[in-house]
Amino acid sequence: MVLCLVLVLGQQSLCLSLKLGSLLEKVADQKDKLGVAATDLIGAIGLGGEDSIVIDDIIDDDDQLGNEVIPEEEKEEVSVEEEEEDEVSGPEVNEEEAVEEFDLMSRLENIEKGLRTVKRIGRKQLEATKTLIQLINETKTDECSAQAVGIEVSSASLPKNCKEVLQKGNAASGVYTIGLPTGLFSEPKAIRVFCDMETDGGGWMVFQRRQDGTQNFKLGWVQYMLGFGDVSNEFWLGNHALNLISTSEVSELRVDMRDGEGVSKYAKYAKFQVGSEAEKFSLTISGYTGDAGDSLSAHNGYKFSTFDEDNDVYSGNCASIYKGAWWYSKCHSSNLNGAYLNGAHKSYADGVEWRNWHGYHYSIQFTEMKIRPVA
Ligand SMILES: [Ca+2]
Repeated sequence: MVLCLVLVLGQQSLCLSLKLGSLLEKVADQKDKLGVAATDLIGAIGLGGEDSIVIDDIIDDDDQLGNEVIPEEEKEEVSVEEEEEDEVSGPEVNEEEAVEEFDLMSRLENIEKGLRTVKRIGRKQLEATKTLIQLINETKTDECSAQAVGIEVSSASLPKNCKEVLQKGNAASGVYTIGLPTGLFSEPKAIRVFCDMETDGGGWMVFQRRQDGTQNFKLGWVQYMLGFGDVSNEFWLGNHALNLISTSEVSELRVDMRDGEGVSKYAKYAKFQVGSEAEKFSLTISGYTGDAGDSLSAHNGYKFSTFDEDNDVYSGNCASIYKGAWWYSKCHSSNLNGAYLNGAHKSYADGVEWRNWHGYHYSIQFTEMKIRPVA
């Protein structure tokens, strides 16, 4: 799992580097071409009549590449030259002066052409700047950079669930970033989730996993509300997230389990929804299919309870007695957040239990609970 996470991050980082590299190449290319155009233009203004062709060349180049900023000094130089020419054109004109005047007039025309080119170049410069800004923004909001760790992005462009991640062509199970629907948070929030892309058509977002007992599940209301653990190992995603996701789209639930003998069973429910915190994250569930037996429908309509918040309908505290956190009624027919007792145990019903498969004295070694939009 850790290796998988590292690979995902590596790919994102590489993707971002490639994008930035491409952008920098375009900027450098633009800069080189601008430099050439500027040199040509300055040369044309300084050299006189025959160089008007060069200006045309610049215009052509300009159409292809872009633009140039003419330094202010150049423009000033032009106007000084004009003034000097006026002074030279006096009333006493000899043949030599006439030739010189013709030459100056010719240069003046060229300067006018040059100034027109400067205007055109200015417009091109503006367009090129806009293009660069657009490129930078595209790089910033690109999907791959959105997945890079540590970069704050709007979740608006992120997939809403693992099914969308799968539909975008990500066929490998692993950790992905999705955008949580708004509701709890004032702005959409990006979260990292584990997507199961292999089981039963894939596109499942895993929200609970037990597999080795390394994570303590005997935790309180706030921890279960916000979530805890490592999505690549053992964890509970959090009741707030479950509420937001399961109420934004009609979702189905799948519970995958494997015991110590390597036997796998599953239970699937056509409808699964978790209420809001005000509703004590109550469970709505129906439509069982599978081969593990139905040990969850009996919990339909009941509130979530933890050892420090007793919302069950039993006189005692089910969460404390059975060492878990669940939608207890007068306690339970399943207890997947119970103590990790790793197989057969003498104590009653306080392990990771699924009554219709292994009864109340067997703690199941591997469990995963996962949801997927029905539509
Ligand atoms: Ca009680």
